Amino acid sequence: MNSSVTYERQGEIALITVNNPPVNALGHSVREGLLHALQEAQGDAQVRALVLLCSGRTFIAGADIKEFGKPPQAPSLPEVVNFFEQSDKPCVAAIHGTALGGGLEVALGCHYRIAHHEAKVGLPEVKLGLLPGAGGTQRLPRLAGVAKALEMIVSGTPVDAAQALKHHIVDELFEGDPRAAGITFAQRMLAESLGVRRTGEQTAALNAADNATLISVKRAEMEQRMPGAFSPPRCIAAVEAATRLPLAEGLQLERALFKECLASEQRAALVHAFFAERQCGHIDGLPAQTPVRSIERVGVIGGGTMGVGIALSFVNAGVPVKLLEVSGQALKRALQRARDIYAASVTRGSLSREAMEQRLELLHGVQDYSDLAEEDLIIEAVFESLEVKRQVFERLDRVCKPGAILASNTSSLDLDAIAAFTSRPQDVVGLHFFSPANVMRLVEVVRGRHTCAEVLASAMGLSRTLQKVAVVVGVCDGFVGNRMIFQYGREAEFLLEEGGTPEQVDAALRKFGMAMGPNAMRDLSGLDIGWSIRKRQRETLPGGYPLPTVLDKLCEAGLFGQKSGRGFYQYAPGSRQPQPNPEVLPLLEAASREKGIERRVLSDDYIVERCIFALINEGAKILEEGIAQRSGDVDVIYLNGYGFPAWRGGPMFYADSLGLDKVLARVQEFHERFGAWWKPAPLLEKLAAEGRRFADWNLNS
Ligand code: 3H9
Repeated sequence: MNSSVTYERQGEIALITVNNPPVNALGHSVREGLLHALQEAQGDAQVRALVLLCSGRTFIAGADIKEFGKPPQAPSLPEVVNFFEQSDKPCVAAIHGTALGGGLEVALGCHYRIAHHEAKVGLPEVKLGLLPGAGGTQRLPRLAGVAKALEMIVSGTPVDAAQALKHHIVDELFEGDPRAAGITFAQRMLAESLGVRRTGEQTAALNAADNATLISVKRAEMEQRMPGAFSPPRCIAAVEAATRLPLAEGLQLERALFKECLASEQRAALVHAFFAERQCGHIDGLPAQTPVRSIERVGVIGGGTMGVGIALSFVNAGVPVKLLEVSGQALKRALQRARDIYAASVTRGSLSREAMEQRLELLHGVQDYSDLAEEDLIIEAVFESLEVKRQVFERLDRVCKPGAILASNTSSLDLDAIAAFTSRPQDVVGLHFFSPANVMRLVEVVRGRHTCAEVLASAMGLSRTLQKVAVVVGVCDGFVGNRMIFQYGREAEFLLEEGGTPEQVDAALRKFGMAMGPNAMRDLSGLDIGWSIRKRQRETLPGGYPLPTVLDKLCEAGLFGQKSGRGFYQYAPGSRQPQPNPEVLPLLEAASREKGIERRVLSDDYIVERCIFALINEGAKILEEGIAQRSGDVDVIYLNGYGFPAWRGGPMFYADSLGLDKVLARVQEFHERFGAWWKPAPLLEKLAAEGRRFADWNLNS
C-alpha cells in the first residue's frame, strides 16, 4: 500500500480512499495503490462490498497530465479500470467535486455510482487533444446512450449531478459526506443483494436504431466546426466502435486511437495550453501568500458596450455593481443595454427570466462620483483619451475610500501616466477586458510601475470570481495582445495591396485555425477604430515604418464594417453573414497602383507566414522587454482573446514547434524584402542560434 491510496475495512465493507492532492490525479502511485487495494479486498474473505472514494476537494480529476509523453509505467489505467469491473464483489464509487476523464472512467468501472448533488462528471480529454483512453468511449454509451455520450465526449463539457442521474451515469445523488454516503450505499448493496453489475456487459442503451445517423451527423458537424482538429474525429470513431463491436474489441480500438492522439502534436499543444493557463497565476515578485483586498462592491464608469459588459461580468458572479454615467440619458441607455443583453439570453434559452431579474437587481445606475465612495473596486471604461482619463482619475482620487482599487480598462494608454493623476498610484492597476466583456474570458492585468503587490494579487484573484483568465502584463502601447495584433493586422493589410483579396486572406488564416479572418474581424470591430489609431501612429512611429493605406481608402469611401452594412464585406440588413463586397477590389487595385505594386497571386502558406510570423517576432520583443513574464502567458492571451487555435498551443508554442531557426530564416527574408519593421527580435536570433525554445526562456535566464 502507498500513501496515495489507503485501504481499510469496516465490517464487511472495504473502503478504498484516494488521497493525492490537489486533484487526486491518477499518477503512477495512485494506479499502483488502487490495484493493491483491490487485490487486498479480493483476497479478504470477510469483505463483501467495496467503496471507492476520495479525500480532499474532489473525486479523481483524471490521468496525471504531467505523465503524458513520458515512458508508461505499469499498471496502466485501463488495467486498473478492468480490475474494478471484473471484481466479483460489488463496488460503488462515491463521487464528490469533479469526476473527470480517467476519474470518471474508474467510476464507470465500478458497479454502482453515487454522486454528491453538487458534483460534476465528464470526459474532457478532447480538450487536451486526446480521447478517453481507459474505457470511457465504450462504457459511457452503454449507460447514457450514444447521443449523450457523443455530446459529452466530443465537447468535453462535464454535466452536473442532476444530468448524470437523468442519463443513468450515476445511480443516486447524496448530500453531505461521501464516505458516509458510500458506506450507507454499500450496506444497502448487502442488505438488498445488489450484486455485481458490470457496465461493459450492458447493451440496452446501445440499441437505438438511429446510432448510425447520430454518428454521421456529429461527424459532419465537427468537420464543419473544427476542421484540422485531430482528436474529435477519433472520439467519434471510438464511440462508433461501441455500437458495433464487443467490449474487448471496442476497448482495443479505443486504445489504438488514444495512442495516436497521445503522440500527436496537437495533444502536446493543448497540454501546453492547459498548464500555461495555470502558470499565469505564478507571478515573479508576488509571493503566493500575498494578502488580497476583499472586493464585494464594484463601480464601473462608462455605460458603453465595454462598461456594460464589464458590469455584467461582475453581476453574473453575484457582485453588486454601481454603473456611473453622468448624463441621465446615457445612463438610461446603458441600463437598457444591460437589459437587452440578458433578454437576448432569455430568448436563446440560456437564462431564465427570474435569473435575469435577480441579476438586474444587482445593477444600480448612478450619476454622481460621490456614489462610488464606498466601492472596493472602481473600473473606468470611458473614452480612450489621456485627458478624459485624467478627469476621471482625479475625481476618483477625491471621492474613493482609502484602499479602494482604482482600475483602468485602457487598451493602449500609459497606465503609469494614469496612476500619476492620483495621489495613490500604488492602488492603480489596469484591467483590460476584451469585448464583449461579459463573454470573453481574457483579462490583461496591467501592472504599473507603482502598483503594489496587494492590489496586483487582488486583481489576479478576480479571475476566479469572474471565471476568467487573467494574465499580468507590463506597460507599453497595446500591452501584449493589441501590440502584437497590430503587426498581424498590418501584414494582413499589406497582403491586400500585394494581390490578396479579403476573402482569400481570411480563408487562409481560418484554414490555419484562426476563429475569424483579420478582415472579417475588422468589419466586426469597426474599421474606423483602426483608422483613428493609425492617425495617432502616423505621428509617433519612427521612419522606416510604412503603413498600408487600404483601411484609409475603405474608410474614406464610407465603408466602416458591420456597423455601416459595408466594409471588407457587405452585410444584408440585420445579418452578420459576410458577403463579398464588389466595391473593395477597385479600392485595393488603386492602393496597389499608387504604391507601384504589381498585384500577384499569393499562396495560403505565404499569407499565414506573413501574418503569424509578425505576431511571433513581436511576441519575442515583448518577452525580452519583460512586458510578459513567460512565453506561455503570451500564448494564453492569444488563445483566450484573439481566437488563436488552441490545438496549435498559441503563437509562441507554435514557433517553438516549427523550430526557431526556421522562423528566424523567414523573418530575415521578410526583413530584407520589406524593411525595418521586420527586423528580427534579438531574442529570436539569440534562441535560434542557441537551438533553444521560447518555452525554456525567462527574463533571468
Ligand atoms: C485523462 O484522464 C486520460 C484518460 O482518459 C486515459 C488515460 C489512459 N493532472 O485547475 P486548477 C493541477 S486526461 C495533473 O487550478 P481548479 C493543476 O495544474 C485528464 N495535474 O484547480 C494545478 O497545479 P498548480 C482528464 C493536474 O480547482 C492544480 O492541479 N482530466 C491535473 O480550478 C489545481 O488545478 C482533465 O482534463 C491533472 N489531471 O480545477 C481535468 N488537473 O497548482 C483537468 C489539475 O501547480 N483538470 N492539475 O498550478 C481540471 O479541469 C481542473 O484542474 C479541475 C480543478 C476542474 C479538476
